[in-house]
Amino acid sequence: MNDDYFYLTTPIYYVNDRPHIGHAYTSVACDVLARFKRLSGCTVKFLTGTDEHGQKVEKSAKSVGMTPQALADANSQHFRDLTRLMNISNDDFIRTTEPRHVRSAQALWKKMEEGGYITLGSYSGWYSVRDEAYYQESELVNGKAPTGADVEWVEEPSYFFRLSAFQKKLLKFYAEHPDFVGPESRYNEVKSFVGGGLKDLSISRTTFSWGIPVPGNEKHVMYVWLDALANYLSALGYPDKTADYERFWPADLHMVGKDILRFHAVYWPAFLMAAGLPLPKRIFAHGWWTIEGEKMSKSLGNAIAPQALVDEFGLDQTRWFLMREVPFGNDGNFSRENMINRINSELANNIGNLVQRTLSMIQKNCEGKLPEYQYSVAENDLFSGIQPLVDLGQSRTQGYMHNFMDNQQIHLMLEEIIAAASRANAYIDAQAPWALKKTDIARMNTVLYALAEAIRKISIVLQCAIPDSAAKILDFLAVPMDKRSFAHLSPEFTLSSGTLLPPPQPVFPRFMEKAA
Ligand code: ME8
Repeated sequence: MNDDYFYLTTPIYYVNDRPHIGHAYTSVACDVLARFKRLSGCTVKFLTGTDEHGQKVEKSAKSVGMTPQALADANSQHFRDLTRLMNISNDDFIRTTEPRHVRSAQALWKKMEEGGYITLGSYSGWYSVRDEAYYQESELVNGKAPTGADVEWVEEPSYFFRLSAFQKKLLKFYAEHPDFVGPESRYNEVKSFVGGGLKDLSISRTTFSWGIPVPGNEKHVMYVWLDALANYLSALGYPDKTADYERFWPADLHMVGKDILRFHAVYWPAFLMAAGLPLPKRIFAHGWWTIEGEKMSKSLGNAIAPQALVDEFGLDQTRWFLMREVPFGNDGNFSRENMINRINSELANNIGNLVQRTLSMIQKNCEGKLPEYQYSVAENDLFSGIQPLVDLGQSRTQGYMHNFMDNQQIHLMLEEIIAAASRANAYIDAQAPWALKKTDIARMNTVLYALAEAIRKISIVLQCAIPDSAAKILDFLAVPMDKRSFAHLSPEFTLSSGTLLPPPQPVFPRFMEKAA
């Protein structure tokens, strides 16, 4: 295993619609993981992009009187804008209409064909355009897909992928790789689906043309899911053996929503096995957001635009809420009230208050300079209380916090940060530096220094979740830009007494509802 490189991906989003908080959620979660890995010292490739072919996009384009390409261009740009809006640190943005992708998807098809796994036949059965998925008669519920989407009867010549040939191989692979899919309950669903038997899969369509032509038979376009999944390889330059391919394949993590786990945990590994390519190391399926208890949908018109949240609450506040509100992997519900509570209790009252109290006391009582210090038991207790954060400086891959992130338990990692800030707040209350000011200046100095150092540690880790705000705090502590990674959590990089600090400003104002 090479710990130096880390490749992670979001799903590529359909361009039939505009981004909403569901898309923002996946991208922010990946961004937190990517930043965490970079801060750990890994070389990261973080890929996102747009899925632009298929009947769904063709149909949407028709309904608004645009060509599929024009619709794809416009909406792909909205997803690119989303990465900037949410401060997503992706290294690449792939579009499936790009020549680099078309070439790669066709090369993958040819490899699967050379393996003897593709045959020409004809398909007749149910298809859901909304889900871009085939369904068995037995799966339908009241004439609809199990997802509630409409289905239509399709009969056409089609190439088939011999998925049935992979049932045993997949089950063996799952048994040998207990961490391939997370969370575990979802992995069990995948295993029981495959255990129930696999039918060959139709992988081309002839009744519309918005897709990648099948190599050697241009009457067919590739099934959009085969086309889309190939993006993870095309961004590395596949089939060329590029430096990126050598470093980053197989992917360390494909992050997906639970709606598309089957495509990633069953079809994708089977396609790769057929092409003789290594399989990704892990797939994680996160949960589903509802809005004030309701499903987000076009017809209800209740989808929340990420821009609206950022405008009203702030970027880092939005990122924080999305990552903190639900244990990662579970379903979540967006409620305005919960958002305000979380911003105020965790960012404003806890972290913000800690920073503001400490820095303004240093400004007022220490001529704006980091004071001298002499630690006693109370300081040793404070730092041993935030040990999980400090330990991140010890190893690039091993330890408590790394384990959380390698299992995508983002919420547990963030909980440690909050716990550290709470401990520091308890310490400030117990030590009462405002009282020491009158009785014991040396102790006051030590307490303020220890708090500044605790805040430095907290902010270094916080950078993965709320990078702008964490950077602001590190600026207030005059921490140089090149001293902000996890390696700098080690004792030799502690703050230097005597350093002049800039005047602080509040980082997390309390959110107040405007009076009606
Ligand atoms: O499925 N809650 O694209 P898509 C949480 N193009 N996450 C949500 C969500 C919600 N309510 N709604 C959407 C596709 N998402 C394919 C993927 S990958 C090779 C091809 C997120 O635009 C979640 O990550 O429908 C989900 O899996 C993804 O958006 C679906 O995006």
